[in-house]
Amino acid sequence: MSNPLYDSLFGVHAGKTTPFLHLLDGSTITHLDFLETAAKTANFLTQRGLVTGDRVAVQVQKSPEALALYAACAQAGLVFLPLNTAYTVDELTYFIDNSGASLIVCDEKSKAELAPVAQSLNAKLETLNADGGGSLMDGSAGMPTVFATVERSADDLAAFLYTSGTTGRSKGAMLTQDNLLSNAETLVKEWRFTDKDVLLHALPIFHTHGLFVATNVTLAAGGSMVFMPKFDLDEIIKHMPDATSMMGVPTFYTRLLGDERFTKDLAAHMRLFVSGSAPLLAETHVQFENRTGHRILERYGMTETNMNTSNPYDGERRAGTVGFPLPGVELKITNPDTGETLPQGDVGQIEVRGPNVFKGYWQMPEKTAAELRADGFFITGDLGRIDEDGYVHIVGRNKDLIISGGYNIYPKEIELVLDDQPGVLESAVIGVPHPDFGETVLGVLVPEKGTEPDLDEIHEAVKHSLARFKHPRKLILLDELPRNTMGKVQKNVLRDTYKDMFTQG
Ligand code: MLC
Ligand code: AMP
Repeated sequence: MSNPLYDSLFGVHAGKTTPFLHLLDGSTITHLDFLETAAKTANFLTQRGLVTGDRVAVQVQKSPEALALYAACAQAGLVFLPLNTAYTVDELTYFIDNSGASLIVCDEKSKAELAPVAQSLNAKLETLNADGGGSLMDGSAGMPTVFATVERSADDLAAFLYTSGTTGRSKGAMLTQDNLLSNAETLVKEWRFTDKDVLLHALPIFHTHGLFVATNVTLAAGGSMVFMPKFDLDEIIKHMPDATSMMGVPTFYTRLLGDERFTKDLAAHMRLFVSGSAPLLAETHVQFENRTGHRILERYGMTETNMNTSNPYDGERRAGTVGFPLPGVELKITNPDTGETLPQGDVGQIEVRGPNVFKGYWQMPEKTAAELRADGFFITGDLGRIDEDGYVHIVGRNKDLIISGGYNIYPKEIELVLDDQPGVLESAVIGVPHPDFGETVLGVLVPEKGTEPDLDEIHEAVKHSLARFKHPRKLILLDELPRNTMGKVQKNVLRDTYKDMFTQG
C-alpha cells in the first residue's frame, strides 16, 4: 500500500516529537501532534461520507488546523482545493460549482452566506475558524489518532488550484501527487534544505508558493516553520534571529528594506532568502545585498507548473534573472506564432516540460489543449530569453495579467464587471507600477454618450463581485480608448500614460 505524497511528506515523520510548527504565542506543535490532528480529521472526513477523489473546497484563515486539513486530504485520497480568503461569495460559488466539490470548509463568519450555496450545489459544509474552532475540529475531536492511509499512485490528483484566464473564466489546474512531490524533492536538494532548517512562513497557504513550495519543502526536509497567520513586519523581525530561511514575494523584501530594524546583524543567522511569484527588481536585489550581505535567490514558477527555474545556491545569483531550469525541467523559448524554438538570446514565449507540469484544466479540454502541447510542453504565457550563460530572463508577458503583491489578477475579469455598470460604455483595466505591490490595478472607463458614471457607486459594485485585491485602486474616465488600426485596445499606450500614477507624488 502506498500514497507517495502522504508517505514522503507526512508519514515519514510519524512518531517524531520534534517541533514542526513554532507558533507566535511561543508554543510548538510537534510532528506527532500534527499528524494526529490530520489523522483525526481524515477519519472525520471519511465518516462524513467523502470518498477517494472527492474535492474539498477550503476557504479558511491560515492556522495549524488548516494545514492539518491539507495533510488529512492527502492521507484520505481527497483532492485539496484551497481558496483565497479574499474571494467573494460570487467567486466562491463558481469554484465550488465548477469543481463539483463534495465538501466546503469555511470560516464560521462565512457560513450564513455559503450554506445556501452548499445546499444548492449538493455539497456538505463544515467550519474551521482562525483559532482552530468550528465544526471540523469538533467533529474530529473524538476520532481515532490513526488512519489507514488511502492508496494513491503518483499520477493521481492531489490538488486543484484555480487560476484565472484571459477570458475571465477561472480554470482548475489539476496537480498530481508527483507534480507536487517531485518539485519539493528537487527544491530540497537545490536549496540545501535539511532538518535543521527553520523557515519563516508568512505566505498564505492557499497558493503554490506558501503551500507547495514553502510547506512541502520544509516537510520533505524534515525541518520546521515559524508559522505566522500573515505577513507582519514586526513578527518577521522578531523571529528572524531564530530562523534560517524565508520565502516571500518581492513585497516582503521591499517592506523589510523599508524598515531600519532590518540590519545585517538581524539577518546574520539566516542562510537563505528566496523570492518569487512576481519580478524582483534588480534594484531590490542589490539593496538587499548591500544591507545584509545576502543575495536573494530568485526563482520562477506558476500554479500550473510549480517551480521551473531557480538561481543557483552555490553559483552566482544574478539580479534580474530567474536562474536555470531545475533538474528534470526542460525550458525552451519559442516563436509565439509558429512554436519553433528560437536561437539562444532571442526573446520569445517560455515553454516548460517536466514532472512538475500539471495534468490539465479540470473539465476544460479545449483550454488544456491550447496551453499544454501534446508533447508535454506547457506554454506559460511569459516572455523571456536565455542569456549566453544559460540564465533565464523574464522580459514580459504574452498574457494580459497583472501581478499585485504576488497575486495574479486577470484584467478581463474586472472589465466584465466594469462594463456592466450603468453609464459605462466600455473599459480597459491595466497594471501600473506600485511601490509596495509592484503593480496595481487601474480601471479606465469610457462613459456612454451624455452620461457621467458615478465612480463611487462603481467602486461599491465591484466590492460585491470581486476580491479586494482585484479592485481598481483608481478609476479614470476617458472619452475613448486608444486603438490600433485593427481596432484592438492599445493597453501599452494606457500603461505608458499612467505609469507614474502611484510612484510619484
Ligand atoms: C492585500 N491587499 C492587496 C494585496 N494584499 N491589494 C492588492 N494586492 C495584494 N497582494 C489589500 C488589503 O486587502 C488591504 O485592503 C490593502 O490591500 C492593504 O493591505 P496590507 O495590509 O498592506 O496588505 P497585507 O495584508 O500586508 O498583504 C500584502 C501581502 C499579501 C503582500 C503581504 O498580499 C501577500 O501575502 N501576498 C502573497 C501572495 C502569494 O502568496 N502569492 C503566491 C502566488 S503562487 P484595504 O481595503 O484594507 O485597504 C505563484 C506561483 C509562484 O505565483 O511562482 O510562486
Ligand atoms: P500564478 O499563476 O499565480 O501561479 O503566477 C504565475 C506567474 O507569476 C508566472 O506566469 C509569471 O508571470 C509570474 N512569476 C512567478 N515567478 C516570477 C519571477 N520570479 N519573476 C517574474 N515573474 C514571475
